[in-house]
Amino acid sequence: LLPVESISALSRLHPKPAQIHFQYGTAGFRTIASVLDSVLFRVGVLAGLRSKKLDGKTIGVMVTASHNPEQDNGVKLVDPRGEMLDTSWEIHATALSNAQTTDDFIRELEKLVQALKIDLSKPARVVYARDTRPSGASLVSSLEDGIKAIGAEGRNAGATRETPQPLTIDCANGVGAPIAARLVEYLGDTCLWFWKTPLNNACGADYVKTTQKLPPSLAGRLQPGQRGCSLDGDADRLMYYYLDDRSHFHMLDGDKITALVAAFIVELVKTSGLDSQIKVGVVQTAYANGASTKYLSERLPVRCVSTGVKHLHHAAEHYNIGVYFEANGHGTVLFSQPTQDILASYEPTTPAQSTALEHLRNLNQLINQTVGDALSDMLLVEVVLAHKAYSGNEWDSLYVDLPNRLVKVVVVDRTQFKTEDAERQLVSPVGLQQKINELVRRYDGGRSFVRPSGTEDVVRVYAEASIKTQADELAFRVAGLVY
Ligand code: 16G
Ligand code: ZN
Repeated sequence: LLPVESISALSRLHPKPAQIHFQYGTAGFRTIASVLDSVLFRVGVLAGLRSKKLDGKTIGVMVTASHNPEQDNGVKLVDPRGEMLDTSWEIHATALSNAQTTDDFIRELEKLVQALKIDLSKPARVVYARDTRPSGASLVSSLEDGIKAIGAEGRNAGATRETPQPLTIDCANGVGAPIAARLVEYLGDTCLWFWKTPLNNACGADYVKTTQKLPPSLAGRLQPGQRGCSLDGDADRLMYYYLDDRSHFHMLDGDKITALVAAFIVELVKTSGLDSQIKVGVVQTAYANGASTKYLSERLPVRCVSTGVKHLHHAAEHYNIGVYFEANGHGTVLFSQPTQDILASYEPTTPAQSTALEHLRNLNQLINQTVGDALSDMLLVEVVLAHKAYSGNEWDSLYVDLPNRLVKVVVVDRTQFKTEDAERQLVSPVGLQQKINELVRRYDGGRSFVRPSGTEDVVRVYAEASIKTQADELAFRVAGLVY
């Protein structure tokens, strides 16, 4: 019943080196990587047998030599609940790994199957991963041969880091374009660029945010699964987006950038052991999607201020590290001077702390803390995506936007409209806010506010609700009150 033919055929591709004795110890097999090929193959077979023995429960295989030097590698088996391989099986692992020829190996396997009464008709599942050692990839492929030879189902849980898809940059043919072109020279075809579009015409961050569409000039250029970004003409706003597998467009706005970046920085501060000394906070405006505010509030302090970069920037200065992006893509991250001093002088005590500290120091260098540099923001996003190995879709899934609607209303005199509480409450015209509140109460997940535009002769109405039709309806009914 043992698939002798497939095991023999594949085993011959992974001969055991002569005169080497392997030993499965506390750390599994661990030695110089160049002699481990046959061991990995055989561990694949053994993992399959162990899974069959446990009625098809999943066995883990980790290819790593932990803190050993780079030229070493190793492999250990993990039992179904995440515990170390049952010690009684360590002897079997050692015996199999030391069988000199393929025939010896088959004989050992048959002995094992018989002695342990393994029912070979059972299914077998193996999940595996590796660390970043250069030898890892080829050892994993030996392991995969072993998994295949015994007929187990294998799942790669991180053995290779997929190279990120290239990023397409749309600079709206503005001032960012020549700079992006120079960036591409450094980064090669990991990012593409173009600036063929007429300035600010059907392209750029504002087009993307207001139409929630892919700039037409990118259609056909951006492939399913790929992400792109648009800067505005003066390169101080950034919008991301991606096409899903069915080529549907998804926008990743300033709120999504805030969530991505703030969660990453919080994690680094914690890992570095600096969380009691460095407090990270977020600043948003009332336009921030309610789902982003909820996601962020569960992780760090969030403040809401009036629209406009000057308000956000000043509020962000009150944190040790302040993260802010308006939904429309303006923003940056600020590291206070005392925080920069702490980062410079802090002495980490573990390798993990040291790595996290190094990342924080590098972020402090990468981020242009003078607001208005969308290319620096773009590099920041790319760095976080690469570290987290996130695709556009995974980033987008951090939280799901609440449906929302923005409408503008032309009024006789917009100076009549005065707000407080970071523009979330109207104090004039008197009585209007109460009417808005009464309407909002009737909508599930409803939220709405009204403020005079600072840039156009209109009043803006924003509404959110848990379903899209309701968000639209609420916005238009509030607009009806304003008009
Ligand atoms: C300006 C602001 C922007 C804000 C927008 C609101 C800067 C650099 N720009 O463009 O932050 O979102 O006004 O416009 O501060 P609105 O008042 O017409 O809604
Ligand atoms: Zn701008």
